Amino acid sequence: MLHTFSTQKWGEYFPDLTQQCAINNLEDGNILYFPSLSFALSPEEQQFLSPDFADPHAKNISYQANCHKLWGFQHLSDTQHTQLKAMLDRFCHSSFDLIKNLLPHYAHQLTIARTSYRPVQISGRKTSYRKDDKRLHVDAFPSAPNQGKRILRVFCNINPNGEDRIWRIGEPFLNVANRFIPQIHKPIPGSAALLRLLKITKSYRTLYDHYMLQMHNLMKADEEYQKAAIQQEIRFPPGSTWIVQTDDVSHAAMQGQYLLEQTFYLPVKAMRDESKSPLCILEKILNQKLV
Ligand SMILES: O=C(O)CCC(=O)C(=O)O
Ligand SMILES: [Fe+2]
Repeated sequence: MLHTFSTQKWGEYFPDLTQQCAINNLEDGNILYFPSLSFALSPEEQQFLSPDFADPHAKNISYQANCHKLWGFQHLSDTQHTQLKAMLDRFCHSSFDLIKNLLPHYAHQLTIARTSYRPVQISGRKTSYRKDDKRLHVDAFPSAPNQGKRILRVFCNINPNGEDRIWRIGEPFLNVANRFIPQIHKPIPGSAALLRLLKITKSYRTLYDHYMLQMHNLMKADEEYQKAAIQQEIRFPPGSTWIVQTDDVSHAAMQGQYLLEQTFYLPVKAMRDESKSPLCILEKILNQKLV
């Protein structure tokens, strides 16, 4: 489940064998775990270790590196806005350096998506069941269809008070898919075009996105499944980093505060073994093309 690395620097070099081991483990649905890879904050940045800067209506503070845009915040002066942006930009580049060095096979084909900062304690947080990441799920974004691309994420616990990020990891993707796919109806004809026209989705919601999103929702809605599914608790201490493809690793985030996260999208064709992608697995189960 966890494949551990002794890495201590974001720009560290990895020998060939380590790179191969990393890509195989990742594509097999394991988590690449770096217990000694921390992300240091400058004295000025430490002021952001407070939940007060997060807009209560947004789940996270978000940043998009290619357009330098920050959103989901509140109560930031102009200087603080610049400082927080710089902190998230640095995390984005550090994460990308790590991926480039560890998974060079992917590097040229990745899209850098959102960076997020999560300063709010997750345990006890009330949301609708669909937004509740304390329930086991695979990731699928309602407004951002990824059209089959893999969701590759780098997480780093920056909690200053010794508090672990506590996750649950569920069963393999194939088991999840075999259980939930038979319960999912085909989309209503024309619905994807309408969602796009009304700008509810940022791109076309393909059949793949439809099945992934329904699976995400059904998993979260199924109280019995949440309790009975095979699962394991994992604790990520402060100063640790982990890489996971959250579209195929069933996960739930139970407890913790102060996390940095970087999302990348990866085309399925960039994988070493495409047959391990959720896209290929779903296409095989449903016996049809989904993108
Ligand atoms: O905040 C976390 O620890 C993870 C939440 C989650 O489910 C996700 O980011 O996909
Ligand atoms: Fe998630």
